Amino acid sequence: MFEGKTVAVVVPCYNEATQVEKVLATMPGFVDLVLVVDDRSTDGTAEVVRRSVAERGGDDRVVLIEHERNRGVGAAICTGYKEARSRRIDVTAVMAGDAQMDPDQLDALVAPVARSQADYAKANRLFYQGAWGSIPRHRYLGNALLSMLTKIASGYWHVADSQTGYTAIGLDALGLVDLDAVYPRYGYPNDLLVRLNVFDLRVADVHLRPVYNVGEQSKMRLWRVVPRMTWLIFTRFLWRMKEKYVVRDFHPLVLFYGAAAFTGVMGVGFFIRLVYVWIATGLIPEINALVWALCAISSTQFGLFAMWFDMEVNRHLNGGIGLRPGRPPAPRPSRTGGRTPAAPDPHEPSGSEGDAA
Ligand SMILES: Nc1nc2c(ncn2[C@@H]2O[C@H](COP(=O)(O)OP(=O)(O)O)[C@@H](O)[C@H]2O)c(=O)[nH]1
Ligand SMILES: [Mg+2]
Repeated sequence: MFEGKTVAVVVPCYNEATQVEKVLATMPGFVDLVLVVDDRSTDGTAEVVRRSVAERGGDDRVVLIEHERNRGVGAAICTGYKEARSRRIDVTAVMAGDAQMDPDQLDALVAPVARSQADYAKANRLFYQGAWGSIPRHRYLGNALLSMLTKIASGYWHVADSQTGYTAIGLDALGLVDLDAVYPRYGYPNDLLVRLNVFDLRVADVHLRPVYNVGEQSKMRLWRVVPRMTWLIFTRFLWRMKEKYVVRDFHPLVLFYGAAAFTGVMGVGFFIRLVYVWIATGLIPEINALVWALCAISSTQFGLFAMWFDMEVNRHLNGGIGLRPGRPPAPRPSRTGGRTPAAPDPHEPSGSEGDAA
């Protein structure tokens, strides 16, 4: 229990026979239930889990769920979520089976949800001091790109590191999201954020230390995953616009996004024509150039205004940035630009990573 709230941890595993034992052995004492979901591993992960539990005298916190076929990490997490929901667990966290999630930092994620400051808390490794040096460069850049796109798609503009799997969610949120519809593979955190936003749920972005080189081997093939996720994020963005600003409520920002897309496509058309005429005749068609410039400027303006509106609509869903246990939500800068000094945090090295952004 954490401050009187029950806590479960879902551990999705696919071929983690060498790693999963470490995850189970270092599980914090306040965790009431560990839901290991084996996704049809071929390296005996499930046997390792059973043996590890037996060796520790039958840890009755651990429940092993086995998928009959490989369904993907997102689907495995949703299997765990459903089990936690049916047992009415207050806070359900996710820790990967490859030991990349530091158990000593779990309380930082559970706290905002247990204290009802947020409905969902997720780690943000990108802003942690020294992250640029400790996260493999290509992973950092790929993550930063997807995080930027996910801000636009999800409406959680204060959230970065959209690709982290280290999260905690509250029971109410689990009751709202359609767990059967969540994207089943690596894009699930992006999809989940979009779904949470449609229900106006608050998200905390907790700055945590990244963990690499603990014997894990990523199964992610970036060149395959990034294009697929970019497409997923785009389609989820369209779904959120429809669901949040047309079906459930109306906001003119959808018209702004629509106008940005329309003038953007027109601009591309006029630009292609301009280049074609220029090459064919050696002359730049002046009216064509003018219309192209008008389309480009309009598209940019419409797009930026739409984002600004979206930011304002979702501002109240910020469940905290850089929260640590024992520390109240970071103060917001006042309208005059002044800041209330935050209490010093014994968990954090001195630096700016714990500040409100
Ligand atoms: N259940 C399940 N888990 C998976 C699958 N693929 C990866 N995982 C788990 O998801 C977690 C993160 O995967 P990983 O490949 O390490 O991703 P990375 O840490 O972002 O590079 C690990 O615990 C994996 O065991 C899958 O197909 N099914
Ligand atoms: Mg990993």
